[in-house]
Amino acid sequence: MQRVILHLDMDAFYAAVEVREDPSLTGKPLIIGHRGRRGVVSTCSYEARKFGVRSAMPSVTAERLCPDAVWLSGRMGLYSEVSKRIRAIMRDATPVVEPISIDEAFLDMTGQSHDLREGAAAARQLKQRIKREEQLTASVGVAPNKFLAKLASDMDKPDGLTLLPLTAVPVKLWPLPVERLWGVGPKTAERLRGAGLSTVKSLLDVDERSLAQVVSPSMAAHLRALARGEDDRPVCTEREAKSISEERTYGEDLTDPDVIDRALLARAEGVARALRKQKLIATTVHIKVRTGDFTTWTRALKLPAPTALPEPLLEGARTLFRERIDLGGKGVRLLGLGVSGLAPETSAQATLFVPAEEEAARRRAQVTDLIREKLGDQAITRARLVKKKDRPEPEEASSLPSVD
Ligand code: TTP
Ligand code: MG
Repeated sequence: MQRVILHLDMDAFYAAVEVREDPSLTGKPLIIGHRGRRGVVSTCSYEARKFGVRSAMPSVTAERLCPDAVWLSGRMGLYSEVSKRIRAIMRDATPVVEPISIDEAFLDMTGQSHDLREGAAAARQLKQRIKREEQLTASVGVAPNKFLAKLASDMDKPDGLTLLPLTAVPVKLWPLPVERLWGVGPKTAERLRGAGLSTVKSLLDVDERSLAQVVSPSMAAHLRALARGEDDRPVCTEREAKSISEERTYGEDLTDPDVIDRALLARAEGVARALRKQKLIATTVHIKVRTGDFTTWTRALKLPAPTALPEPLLEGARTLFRERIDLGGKGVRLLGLGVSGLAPETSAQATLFVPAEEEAARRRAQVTDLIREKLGDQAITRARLVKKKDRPEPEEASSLPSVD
């Protein structure tokens, strides 16, 4: 089935927002950035681009190219508010929106639009709504995949709407320089040029084996697929979590090793539960320790195998705490445990041999999760975590679970 993918990119975003806020700037060369020797240009209006001013250019160069430009230093808070509202407009068109930056996103319209023509109609409506509600223009590319959609959105800026079907690939894509292919940076481009390969078309004129001698075999296959206009990357709605962690600050510094160990166990339980909830496994465990005098350590180690279970996390955390941290006799004010190197749990189940013992632990953990979900967090807890008079739970001043 052919997909219908949109790539939307706002035109001269920061500058356009400033012009909207102050219409007297309309039609003037406007540069957003800090002037002076160390400043760089964030962006500029299309009027300033006529003078050669570009994003990331040193401000002194921009001043020389366009001495009459109006300069503004930029208001991030305002731009991100506008960005949020534009995202909401996109999400009204389809729930499958992948934001790429503050002013750019991919949308998968396959569920709403039967073909690229219908996709273009949806794109026109999106542009109109953004114009009406935000008085801003966007450029949109409509294509069967992300690579072509992104290429298309750039073809008729500003205020563009460009359809790029596979049939247009020979005319629109093949004459372009190799740098326009996703994954070709300056180094790869230089190597390709050195081998006489400078246009996209040239990559299809040589056979894949010769290309593989210039770049790696996998890169060769990747580049030739893109050159044919093929790209099957999905539009991902949510950026996957890179790490999950939990930390607690204690009202009174912890000194009792047993209390500290129980705190680690509680954090390992919490983080493992968060992993299972998101159907993820982790390959690395971290701890964060702050002593009463505000010295802070963070230490990490790679786990023997990816996991979503508390036991291996606790083992790793204990090792780190024992071997990699020297409290120097001070008490623990803050204790955190986190994981990173996250992957979907299915990737491990499919590829790794799971020992029976671990499988049983995983089942147990799943049952616990289920009961907690139904009856609340206190329904099941490990014997060691049950509050007892002679083993008081340390008082927690603040807790900070975090996913980022
Ligand atoms: P872009 O979409 O790259 O640029 P733009 O929207 O200003 O212009 P275009 O019409 O070509 O899309 O980036 C979006 C915003 O991100 C831009 O308005 C300012 C900011 N930005 C920087 O601050 N520094 C940079 O180097 C770039 C490229 C962008
Ligand atoms: Mg833009």
